[in-house]
Amino acid sequence: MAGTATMITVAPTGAELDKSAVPALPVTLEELVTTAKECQQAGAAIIHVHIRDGDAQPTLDITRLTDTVHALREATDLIVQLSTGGAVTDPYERRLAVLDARPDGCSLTCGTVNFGDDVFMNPWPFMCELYVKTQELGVVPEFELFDMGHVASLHRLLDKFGAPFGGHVHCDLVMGVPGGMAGDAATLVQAVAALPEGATWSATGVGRTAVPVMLAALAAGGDLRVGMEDTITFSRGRPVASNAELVERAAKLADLAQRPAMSPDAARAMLGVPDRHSDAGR
Ligand code: KMH
Ligand code: ZN
Repeated sequence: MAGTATMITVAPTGAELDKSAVPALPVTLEELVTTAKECQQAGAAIIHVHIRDGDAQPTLDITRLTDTVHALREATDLIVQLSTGGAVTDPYERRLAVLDARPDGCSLTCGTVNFGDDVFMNPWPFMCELYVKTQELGVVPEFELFDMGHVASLHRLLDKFGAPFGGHVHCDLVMGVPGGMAGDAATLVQAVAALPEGATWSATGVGRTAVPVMLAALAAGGDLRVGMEDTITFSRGRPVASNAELVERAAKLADLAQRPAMSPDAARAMLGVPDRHSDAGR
């Protein structure tokens, strides 16, 4: 059943885009913190974080990740969710080590998927190791589902290892990736029907599927993820100017759907994320 509010996640950067081609992309810590503040103001409750190095290239450097977690906690109330997907070239050990930065949450992709011309690798043993580490370190996972087979693997993971830290299962349907499930209403309904009982879910449509997936998710009672990681075109021929305008549009549509944007505190309560905002030096 649909809740009374819509949890909005912003994914501002990703690992695939070049700063030189997309100047509005936040790549420095300063740009990321500014973006996070604007997006919280616009209605976001969670930030899904990929970081870049001094050359604006994707990195999983643990010092930078830890500094990023602290800076975002200091400057905002957002739930800080680090990506464990990284870039398609990142080795498993470094992706596992992301949790040592002690974020509130992390992404956990439930299977391998073709990803454009690349392959995003998430074999079963890696998924298991990552999931057990989230339970040990007290990091709330969000299950990223790019394909229907990923839903089956999520069931398998929960059957084998039990409930996630926080006690609540929350999934994100990542739709419209070339190689994954289609970004349309029929596919969304089918995927949602297969989710574990009691799970909540958000959806994001990549590229031109962003708006149809957002409307379908609202109609079906889901939450939303938006951001430049997933789309850099606001409307036909008009590049995205900032992550905040994507969050603003999502919040406006959530209002129209009569499920306004959820606060970060309410999202924490729903997901079982401990309040660590005052504990920035953890
Ligand atoms: N960059 C993609 C290969 C995640 O953050 O967990 C994987 C990704 C998923 O973005
Ligand atoms: Zn990501």
